[in-house]
Amino acid sequence: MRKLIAVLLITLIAIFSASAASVNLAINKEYIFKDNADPSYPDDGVKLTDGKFASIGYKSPGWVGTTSKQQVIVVDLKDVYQIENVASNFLKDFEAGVYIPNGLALAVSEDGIKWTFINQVAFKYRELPQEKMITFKYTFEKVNKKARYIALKAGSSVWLFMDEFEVWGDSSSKQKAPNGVFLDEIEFDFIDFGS
Ligand SMILES: [Ca+2]
Repeated sequence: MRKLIAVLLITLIAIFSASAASVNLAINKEYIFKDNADPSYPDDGVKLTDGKFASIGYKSPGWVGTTSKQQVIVVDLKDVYQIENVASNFLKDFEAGVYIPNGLALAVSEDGIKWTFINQVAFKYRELPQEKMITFKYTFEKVNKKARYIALKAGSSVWLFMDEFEVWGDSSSKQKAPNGVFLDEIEFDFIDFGS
């Protein structure tokens, strides 16, 4: 009997933990770039949120490549969720002039108009991986904000290649969003990235 209760308890704990588990809320969601992708490394509108990582090397078709010095990407989750972590994945292909961003900044919004700055990070070259060819994933942790729109700013010196934008949170925290804007109505200059 005691064993049975123990098994039941473990099962209950497992069910509870599973229901509160963090999932990638950005999967299959729409997003927009401030500056268009280069035609040679185009965005098909799903590359960043298809849950698939590209192969290492600039020729892999899963990458979106841009030469924007201050790129901004905004994902629309359609509803408001409690956001936990936000991760973005980049390529370094040194010989091809594709470098890890020199800095990242994160802001979130419930309506796409009023923005809350979350955090920013500047990377010193020496702190970054020194391999010539590598992928680099950065995660903003403990965002702990309710949001529908997630905006990431990435500073770049030459080429910026990105293949995934992940927004992690509990899907059961979903709430109907206030009237929001369409992604192509986003005023990028009004997003508060801290500096
Ligand atoms: Ca992808």
